[in-house]
Amino acid sequence: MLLAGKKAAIFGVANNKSIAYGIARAFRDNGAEIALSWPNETLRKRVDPLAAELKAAFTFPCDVTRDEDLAACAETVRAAWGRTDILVHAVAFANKDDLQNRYIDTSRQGFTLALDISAYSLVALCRAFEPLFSAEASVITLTYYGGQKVITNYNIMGIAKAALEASVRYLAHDLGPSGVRVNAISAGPIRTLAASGISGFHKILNHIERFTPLHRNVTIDEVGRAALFLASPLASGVTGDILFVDAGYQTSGIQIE
Ligand code: NAD
Ligand code: 0WE
Repeated sequence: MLLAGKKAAIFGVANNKSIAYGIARAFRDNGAEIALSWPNETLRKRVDPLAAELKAAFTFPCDVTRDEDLAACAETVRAAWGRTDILVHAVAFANKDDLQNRYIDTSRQGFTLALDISAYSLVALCRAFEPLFSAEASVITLTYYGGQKVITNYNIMGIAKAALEASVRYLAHDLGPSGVRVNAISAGPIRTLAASGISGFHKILNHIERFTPLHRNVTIDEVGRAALFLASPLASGVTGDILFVDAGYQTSGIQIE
């Protein structure tokens, strides 16, 4: 059991399709104790039953836009566990209007909202949890290739993911001297709640089936197993990095069918 006795705080489970749920299950199956966050009472009704199914130690409120929630959730975890070995950040949001039409039309408010929830939340969470991180703690966030290359309609989320990926490197630098590692997983497209709000998502999934080396899409279980690696001592020398779990898409150039 790769994570026997480890304590993992997981942010971003919305339902059993969530990438964070795949990660939570992989951790649980490998001996970790887990705790799940929820941002509001509506999602709490979904998260609590999943937490019970996963035998999570507890669930806790955390809307990442609220400083008081960030402080309170670190305190809740401290009171329950006294430490954190693994922190998973699987949180993103942009206004739906900003994920269609042209990037050039993004408003100041839309830009700020997307960057606040999707990028600033990682550095804020790391700061709140810094006193709790154990000597070999691992922080994992989720990113997407649209932060590195233009993907039609990903728009402001691409800018947020670019900031998130740079943030991973700077956080790895700050926390490295304490032994804490910080990495991102760049997952291929997966039909989650976040993805269900995107019109034409099936076209993206079809494109990936045609043009990835593996000729298929990836699953939340595959992302879960990559997170298991990054959270475990197997990855003790890996920090500040982006691990692609994308069926090889990122490695491909021109392909002639
Ligand atoms: P999801 O909808 O299941 O998860 C997104 C989560 O963000 C939800 O649990 C939601 O509650 C949470 N969230 C939104 N606003 C919040 C706030 N203010 N405070 C706290 N939590 C908030 O979708 P997902 O696809 O599993 O997304 C998880 C992560 O994976 C995101 O960072 C996303 O960008 C990334 N990702 C997704 C894909 C994909 O194709 N699905 C691919 C690569 C990366
Ligand atoms: O990061 C994401 C999705 C993030 C997301 C999704 C939504 C939908 C509903 C953020 N905010 C919202 N806001 C909503 O109101 N992905 C990597 C999945 C995704 O989203 C895309 C993609 C892919 C892939 C949007 C356009 C193009 C491709």
